[in-house]
Amino acid sequence: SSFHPFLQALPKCEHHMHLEGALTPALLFQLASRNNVQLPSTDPAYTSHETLLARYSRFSSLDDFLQYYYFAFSVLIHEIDFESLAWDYFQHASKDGVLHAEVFFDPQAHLTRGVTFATILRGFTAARKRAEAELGLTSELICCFLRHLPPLESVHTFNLPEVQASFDAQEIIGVGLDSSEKDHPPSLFKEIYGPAKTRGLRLTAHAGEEGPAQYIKSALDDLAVERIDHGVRLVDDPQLLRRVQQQGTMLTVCPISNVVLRGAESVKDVPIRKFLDSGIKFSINSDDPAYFGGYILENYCQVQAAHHLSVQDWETICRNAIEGSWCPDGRKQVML
Ligand code: ES4
Ligand code: ZN
Repeated sequence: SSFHPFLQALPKCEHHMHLEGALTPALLFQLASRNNVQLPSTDPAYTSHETLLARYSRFSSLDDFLQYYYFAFSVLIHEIDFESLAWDYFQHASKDGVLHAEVFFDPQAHLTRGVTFATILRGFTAARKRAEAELGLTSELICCFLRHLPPLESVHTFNLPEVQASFDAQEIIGVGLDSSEKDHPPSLFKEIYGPAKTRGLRLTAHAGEEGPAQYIKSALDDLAVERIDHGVRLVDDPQLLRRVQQQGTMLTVCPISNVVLRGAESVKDVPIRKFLDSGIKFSINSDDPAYFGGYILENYCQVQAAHHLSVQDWETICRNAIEGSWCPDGRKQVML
């Protein structure tokens, strides 16, 4: 549309994308072949990258998506695979006008397959360095814990010497909580967030995506998070909405993700206008761009088409995203 050049040029920060969610069907087939990984013959979706992409447009829920998402991890084996994946994302992000990206990854789902933490971290770190040098795109890594696993497994992963060393080296800026939300409240993960806060890590958690507004409250009260990933169920609790506004907690909203995973019927039903009118700070993000059919700019475009925002609204969104980033003040000044 006519808004495309304006939206493209906006100085963007992305705060909610899973690097593994940048694994396109094309790259999946390429890595499967390179690494001699057998794709399941029992699911016709894996016939070709085209049929897989078609299956991705028909997710019925978060859990339906997660099944494909975790299966795809099996092709990520060597450092170069992780580097290729992240580099592919950074190139897309830069084309979309992203200046700074804070990206998630799920170490537990790789460690259980025998891939070492060092392999993952070296690959991602190489891509981050290249993105800064060649694209001027700065980034930070956020280590996510999987809420569908027993919390003690997350505590174990958090305490691994190589994980702790990556925090010390400031190769990882903070922790997040993701995966299947229903019946896995934030309160179960206090044993990670307490120590994480003590050692100066930044804190965020997925909450209020498929789970209730109560989980947003639990993430704030029990985990002391600074940001809420998704948070769209906040509209169900007016009192909590006022609290989030007063505290200035930022939500990392993912409009296309919400529609594809059936949390919202359309982008029109994602409460963008309500958040703007209520003074809630939020950024707009892609979540798992290779699975949901759009990188960050497509999310901006669909929000514009559905909500008809003003230039001033967009300036507010982008300013809040810059100010809510976990980068040095000097970097924020350059972006503002
Ligand atoms: C995710 Cl959309 C979403 N929700 C929860 N966990 C996730 N991991 C990757 N994408
Ligand atoms: Zn997410």
